[in-house]
Amino acid sequence: MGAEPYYGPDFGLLRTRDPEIAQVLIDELDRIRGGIQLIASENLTSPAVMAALGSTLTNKYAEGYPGRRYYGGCEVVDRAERLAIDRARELFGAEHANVQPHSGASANLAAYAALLQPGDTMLAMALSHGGHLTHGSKVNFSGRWFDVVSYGVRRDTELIDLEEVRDLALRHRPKLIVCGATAYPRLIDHEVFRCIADEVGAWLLVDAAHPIGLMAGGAIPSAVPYADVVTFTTHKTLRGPRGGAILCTGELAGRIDRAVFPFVQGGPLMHAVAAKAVAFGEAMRPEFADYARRVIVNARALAEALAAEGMRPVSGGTDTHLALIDLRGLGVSGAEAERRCAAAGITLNRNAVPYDPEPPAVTSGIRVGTPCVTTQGMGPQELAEVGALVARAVRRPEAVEEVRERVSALLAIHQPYLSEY
Ligand code: DSN
Repeated sequence: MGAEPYYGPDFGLLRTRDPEIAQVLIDELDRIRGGIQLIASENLTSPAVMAALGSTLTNKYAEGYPGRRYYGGCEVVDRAERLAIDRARELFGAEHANVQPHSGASANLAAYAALLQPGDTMLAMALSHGGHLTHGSKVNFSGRWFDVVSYGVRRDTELIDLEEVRDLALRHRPKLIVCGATAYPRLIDHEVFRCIADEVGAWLLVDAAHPIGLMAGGAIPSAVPYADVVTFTTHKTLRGPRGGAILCTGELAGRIDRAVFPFVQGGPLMHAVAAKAVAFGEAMRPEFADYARRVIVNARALAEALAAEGMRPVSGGTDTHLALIDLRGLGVSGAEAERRCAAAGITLNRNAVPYDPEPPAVTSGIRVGTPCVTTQGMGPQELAEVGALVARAVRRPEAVEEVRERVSALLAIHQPYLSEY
């Protein structure tokens, strides 16, 4: 008998060869199926993406770029990378795409390497106001290697203070301005950032890791027409494999490519590159536009339900896939709220709120997001119920069993990984 044309994961074999790791895989699926996942940066990727991830493409060394590799035998994986690049360019209307970054942090490191020298000044949003570690945090390479000036949100509106951004830009003349956030629920005005960057002669980098799927689906305005460089991750709202990618202007294509390889990374993960191509293909379908729209409708329903229960959404609500909830009025820390929700079968993360008096390990807030629950088919009615359950879990820890039962009832209808997404 000839060999089958495809060789892929055999869970039975893993179970025989390595029962301990097989059990980890089973337990993780069980965990996902047994709770409501509200972590704003996570999603449930499709079986098609997972098939590409679990393929023999993991074996191939392919340092370089399609047609220009430092290893033989790359003609097949070249096709995967070309498809990923072409689809990313088409999906986002970008002049150039690099699909090799292993993560969002690597994508940012490469983008900085392409645009800056150590010691150069960059202007970015403070982590404590919703930015990201790689936007200049002192504990990250970005804070150590660059002269970082940070902007934040206003105390009254909790919206990005664009006047402060302009003032700081004029005063410090950064070589790079970064916008994009991990815990900012509102739309960012990329056009204003572009004007400020032009006024001071800075590059504009948009870190769109969080909202990229919403941009891909046309549910919010794209950053691509305004930015010199857009970095993103493929596993959040985009619903693809864990990884990063970079879009840029044709002018910067060579600098970005050389920064990713050979400056920051070695061999690309070709199974992940193929899986990114699958995800970009999925995001081009009309049903993805509907998904992106529903993610936002659901986030609004969740934020409104939480607000109705006295759990204050920072900035009053959301325009995106996430809401940041200020718990200061409730006398419960973010860490304690995270624990209470976990006990009730709801997974979310503690998060600093702007001007948070608590340290990052404690915080005064929680962040909730709807990419996962939307993927598993929940709608605004269910999200209103989820909001009520989060509020009950946080405020009434003694009601944990009752909340758990209601969580199970919701999951019985919307079970993840039972059907194709
Ligand atoms: N860890 C991601 C998040 O949760 O937002 C950012 O890298």
